[in-house]
Amino acid sequence: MKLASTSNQTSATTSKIRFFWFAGACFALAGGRVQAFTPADSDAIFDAHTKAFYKLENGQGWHIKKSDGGRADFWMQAEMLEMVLDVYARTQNKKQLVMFDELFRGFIAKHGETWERNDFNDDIMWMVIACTRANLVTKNAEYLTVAKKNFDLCYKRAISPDLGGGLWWKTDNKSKNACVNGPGAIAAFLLGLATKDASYTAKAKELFLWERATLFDAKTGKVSDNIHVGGKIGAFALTYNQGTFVGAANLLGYNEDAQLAATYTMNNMCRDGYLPASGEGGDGGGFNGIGVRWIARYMKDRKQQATFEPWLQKNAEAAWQARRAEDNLSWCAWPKPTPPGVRHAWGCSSAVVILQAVPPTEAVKKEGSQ
Ligand code: 7K2
Repeated sequence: MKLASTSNQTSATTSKIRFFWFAGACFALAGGRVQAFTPADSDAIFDAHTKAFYKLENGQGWHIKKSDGGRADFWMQAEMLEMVLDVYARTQNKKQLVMFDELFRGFIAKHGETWERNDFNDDIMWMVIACTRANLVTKNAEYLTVAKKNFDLCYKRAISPDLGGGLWWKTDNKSKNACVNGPGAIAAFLLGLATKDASYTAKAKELFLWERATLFDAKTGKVSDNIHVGGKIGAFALTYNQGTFVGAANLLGYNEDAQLAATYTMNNMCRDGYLPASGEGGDGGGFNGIGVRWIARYMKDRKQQATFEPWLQKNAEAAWQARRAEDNLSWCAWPKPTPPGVRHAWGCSSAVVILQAVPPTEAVKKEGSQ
């Protein structure tokens, strides 16, 4: 009896598997789109971006602004240096470190070794993150020297006791924004790792705790964009601010805050699970890439795949499926397909980042088993 029932179960399971395999194959053959992306796709979207937007002259590299020319702005340039590091983090291919170095040389040639001429404190912090991340990977001291020098000058001019602490967004000292304090906390934390100087780690904690107390809603997980010098809160949430808050919280061990801010992004900022689309020409084009970079890292570090991976993969799959056939570029408004014509390097960077940061789906999902 016992044997018979066991074998019945086994054969039932086997035929179930056969059925689902068959149903899955039929679904694919019938033209039902199998939503998946593989590491080869993550390579392909980066190659497409490089082909369309990367320029190199005399060992100095840069990203152009859009496919018809120009040069990407300071902070977008910085964040596309981070994009290259995201590719390296996935592939461990030294070619990407060579590209980072070329981009670093191009950046220094254009903006110099110190960036005090730039009034935006947030811009400086983004580039400090890129350079410190690169130092942690390569141990190249030049990246660290530049990162430290610019963090120090920026922190010095931007920190103040007004509004309880935190960094001013710009040198006009009118508001303190999430887009400088989240990145500032991350930059300081990474500098603490790279220099082994605990005063940076202390600054990271101070900036994070200020942002948490001032812009973070501990009931919902929402991160407000800024607080004005008069005390009025700019109470709108953006995915890049959610991301850097999650990133800083994760690095500093505030796991519940990270979980809450990531959950808010997933449940309150998406439509049908898709991250909000933004105009590709402005600052918003790369917001989702930044958001996903830090949320995915938190997910992996704290093993929160069960909660966040299906959502992140849905977005990564949509970003990949939204690419256009002629050159594999994908814009920042998936699941809508990428239109023909001129595209922006920054606007196409979110899709590249997300396909690096999010673990690939299976080659073929068994649709029938869902
Ligand atoms: O208002 C700030 C920020 O709080 C807000 O989240 C975004 C929304 O806009 C600005 S930050 C954008 C600046 C970043 N630094 C370089 C500048 O060219 C850019 O306007 O987009």
